[in-house]
Amino acid sequence: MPHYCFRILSLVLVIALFFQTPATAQQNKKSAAKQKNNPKVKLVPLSGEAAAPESADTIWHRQPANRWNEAFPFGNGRLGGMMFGRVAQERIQLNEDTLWSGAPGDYYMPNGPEVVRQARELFYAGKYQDADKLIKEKLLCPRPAGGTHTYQTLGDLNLTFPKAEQASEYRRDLDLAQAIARVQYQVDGVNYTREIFSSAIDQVIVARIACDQPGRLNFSAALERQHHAEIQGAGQDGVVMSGQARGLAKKNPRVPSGATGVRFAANLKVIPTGGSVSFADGAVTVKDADAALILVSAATNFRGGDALALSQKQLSAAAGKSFEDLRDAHVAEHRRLYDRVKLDLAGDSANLQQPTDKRLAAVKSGATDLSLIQLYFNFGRYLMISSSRPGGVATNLQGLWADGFRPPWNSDYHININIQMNYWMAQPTNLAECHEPFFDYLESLVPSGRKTARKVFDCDGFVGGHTSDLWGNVWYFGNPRYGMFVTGIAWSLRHYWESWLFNGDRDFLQQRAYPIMKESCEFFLDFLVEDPNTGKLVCGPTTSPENGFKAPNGDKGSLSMGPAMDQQIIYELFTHTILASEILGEDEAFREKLKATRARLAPPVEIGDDGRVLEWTTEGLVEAKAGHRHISHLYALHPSWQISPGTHPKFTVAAQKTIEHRLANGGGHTGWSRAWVINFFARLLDGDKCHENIQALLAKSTLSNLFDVHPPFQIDGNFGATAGIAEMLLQSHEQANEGNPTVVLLPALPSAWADGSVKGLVARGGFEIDIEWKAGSLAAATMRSKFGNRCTVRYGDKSVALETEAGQSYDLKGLLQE
Ligand code: FUC
Repeated sequence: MPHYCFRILSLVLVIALFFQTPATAQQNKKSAAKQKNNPKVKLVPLSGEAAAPESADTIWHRQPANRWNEAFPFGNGRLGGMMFGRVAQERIQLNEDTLWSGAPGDYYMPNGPEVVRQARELFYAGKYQDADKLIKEKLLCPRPAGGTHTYQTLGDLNLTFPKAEQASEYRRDLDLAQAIARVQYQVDGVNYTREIFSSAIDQVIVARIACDQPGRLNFSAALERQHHAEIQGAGQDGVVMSGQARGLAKKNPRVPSGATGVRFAANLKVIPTGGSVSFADGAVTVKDADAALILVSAATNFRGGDALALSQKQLSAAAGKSFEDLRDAHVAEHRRLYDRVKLDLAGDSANLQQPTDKRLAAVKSGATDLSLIQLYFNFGRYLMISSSRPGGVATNLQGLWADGFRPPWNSDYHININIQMNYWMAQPTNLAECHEPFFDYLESLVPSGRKTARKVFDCDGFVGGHTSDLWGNVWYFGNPRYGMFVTGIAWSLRHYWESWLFNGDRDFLQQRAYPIMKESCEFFLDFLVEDPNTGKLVCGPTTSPENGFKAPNGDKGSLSMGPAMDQQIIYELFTHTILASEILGEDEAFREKLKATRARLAPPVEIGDDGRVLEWTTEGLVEAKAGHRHISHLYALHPSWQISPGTHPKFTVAAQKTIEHRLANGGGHTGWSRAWVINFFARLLDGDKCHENIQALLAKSTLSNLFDVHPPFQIDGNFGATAGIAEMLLQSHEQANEGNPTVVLLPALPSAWADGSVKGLVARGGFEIDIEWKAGSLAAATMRSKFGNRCTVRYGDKSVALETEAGQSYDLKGLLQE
């Protein structure tokens, strides 16, 4: 076994000890097994030190990627790749966002509503263990065979260059501002360069390989896919690959039909400058050229149409353009979004001379590198622009980038924190367009969610469990601790309301937000039941994701009635829906019903004897894992607005104790958990704690390409921490529902971030804000009002109320001094 397999296996074992669940253990075994299929390639020895790139906004290394986790991601929201940057055997692993196995399908256990009724009786008799067992055996379907519905690789673009004894001056870069990945090196006195990007304008991957001496470029290019693909030549300069996705899992007789998935196709074309091009043995070979342009297109039939015809059409359109035209259009489109925000943390510029992996290693040994934090933030926005664009599907657990045929958790859509966290940053960091695929995704869940509401719970409206797939299936399956979750979709729907607060788009509120929020409310109006002990309305059976507890009688359980998170989510959903109905002047009777029901909800936040927020509001349930990665009962603090220092001082203290307790017991051990902690501390206005947790995120949960660790990688931590950094510099949730947001400047500025500036963050109400600070104090602040809304601006203990005009700019520093 190659040594890197041992490294991966031991990493898996160490992490598994921290957060072992049957699901994670199974997934880890899978990912380790999958890595075996990627034999290590012998790398060309390197010598000499390449200079640092000119742009500070670059992730760069002086050696190629050995493993997938070290490669550089690029993408156009739909079509993406991971570039390894190897000298002789370049591997570019490819993804298309709809390349999934599986199909739409219904999958329910019979008698769900009766099982729910019986389980409720068991809870009120204190029989938690029996209730868990009942739900597991009679309500949750057996786990669908992993891989039956899974996101998969499109395959690899392999470029083979002549063997070399040695290469020198090697460097590979990921230029975040231009969205281009590059490689440069020298062999036998010739300088070689590679550039690659995926264009949202032309819908193809574009690469250019060049050298600085005429006729010295020799290589072959091939498309490969280990399973379920046919590959043929297309003339002398092209390759076409086509097939149909299939799950690789063992057959599970209880899983419905649909093991096959989308049909897919990809085209490769190589256009050399000088030299010759020919096709043989599955590869296009370029001989003695000066340079070459490589185009890769790909499509599936998921969006309708024939995959091969679609892919070929994209390829032909791009093949008529020059590399410069393709690149310029791509860079301009990327910069249109990327340049809206600029963060400057005034880090030590000497650090920029060091490759990113070395800088990360220094942070692991205790250094502070503010420009690395800046780079991490920029990378978060880069990843969002590259993986989530209008017309594409929502970002999955790995965004757009996943290797192999059974990636961890099928690289699916987890709805119990992960996908929501992916999109926390979209509005505040000025990427509203990138938020759109999330709404398309949520709407795709409605048909299956309606059937689920009726069949499993005999309720109106729609509902879904903890995870779903490309096909919009929202089956209830697996183990109660993660599988029996009922408020994941309701949680996601806060993004509709937030989008309205940021964008003020009434049509969006009326046509998209309100109907789907209303339909989710309809489910809970039916589903909530009266707690016989208190007379209050509670939600259940449900889990407080994915923690368990010990009951006073010694029972170990995970399900209960009315855990804090569910009560908080439902309280919030009802509030947003009531407000939307008022603004739209619609559905008065329904609104009154919601108000009356909300008034009867069991309290969303309760404080226990030890001063912490209770995770389960039923008395006497003690958390099984005091350091659990999910910190669900603090939903009220973040992402919600229900706990805020200004308005709820008592709850704020309890929230603080809750986080500290979790951290003291090992919480924050996954990247996404740490990212959530950063957001919590930002909401608690504790900048130093935010910084401490960013340092921990970099030191413990960040790979050398700056991907967030979750064996092997999960993108939520990248996106969540990016949101957290924005939240440290600007907040606007207080009073936003009332139409008069409090815009707080530098609410959680760490003392380590003495000087800096940020441009283009967005506040609720539609305000674009630039802030500059010096020696830890506000130095300048400007606000552009997009819609002419009112707000209150606050910095420290000073505040000023503003009535704004659309299109006008305001000097906030000046106004705060008046
Ligand atoms: C949730 C988390 C796990 C993981 C998985 C994809 O279940 O508890 O840590 O992120 O989603």
